[in-house]
Amino acid sequence: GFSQVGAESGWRTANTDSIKGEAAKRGIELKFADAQQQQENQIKAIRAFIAQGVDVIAFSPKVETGWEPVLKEVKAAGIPVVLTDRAVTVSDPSLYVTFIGSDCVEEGRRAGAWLAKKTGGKAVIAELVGTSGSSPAIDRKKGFAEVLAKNPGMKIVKSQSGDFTRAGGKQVMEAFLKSPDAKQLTALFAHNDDMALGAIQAIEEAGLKPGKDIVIVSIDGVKGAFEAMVAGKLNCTVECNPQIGPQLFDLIEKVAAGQKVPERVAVEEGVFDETQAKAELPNRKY
Ligand code: GYE
Repeated sequence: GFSQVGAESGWRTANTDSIKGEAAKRGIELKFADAQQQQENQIKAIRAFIAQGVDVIAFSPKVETGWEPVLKEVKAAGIPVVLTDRAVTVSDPSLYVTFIGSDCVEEGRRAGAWLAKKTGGKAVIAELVGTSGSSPAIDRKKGFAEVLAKNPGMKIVKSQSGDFTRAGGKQVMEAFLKSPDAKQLTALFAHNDDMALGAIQAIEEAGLKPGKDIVIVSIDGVKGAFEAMVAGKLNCTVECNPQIGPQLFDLIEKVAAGQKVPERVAVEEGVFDETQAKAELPNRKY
């Protein structure tokens, strides 16, 4: 049984394709439930998986907290849990076997380091935060803030959640640009590409040049981000690899066979800026 967060971004769609594709390839019967960005739906799906007696439950938790009760039910049913992509906070670490996903603190650091280099350590920044309470939003903010702490010339003056969606990014950026002090903004840090792509539209509609008047760095590395870089509208994307199906099912098969697995499995990723975008675009798989 796999409970997916939703279909909020290009990253998520690629992640779902990778998981479904890998299950089919291995001949594994996958019960896939899309929670449409609602934690309650994920909890319901997990309870349904228990009732159906699945061998392993995997899920990408929308937010970090609120999982303890349902995870206790899963444990009582003797079903192992594999977390993927997003992390949870629980007081009892035996409530899941392993977690496979990106190091989102490191992604935030990489975005900050790139921006510090690009701007010579001087930037007045607007931040588009991911889904409130989700581990990638918490971690990316944290990693980025570490870089700001070392660069007194860089500061965040606006910060709000755009819920990891294009529409959310556009709407929040529009509001930022309408505020009386909008003129001071020189940079945008978006926690994912979809929000950056929405913000690019808002910036253009406000009569400004995205990528020039406002330097933009985001995270994920989806094709649309590379196209925006080639068009000169986005400056950098930090890769977050959604294609974790093969690594996820390697783990699931081991867990189902009762083998020992590491508690944390990381995903390898890079950073790509406007100077590499054209050459890299044909290689992008998501
Ligand atoms: O960056 C974003 C998606 O959890 C790492 O969720 C994932 C994030 C990804 O909506 O685009």
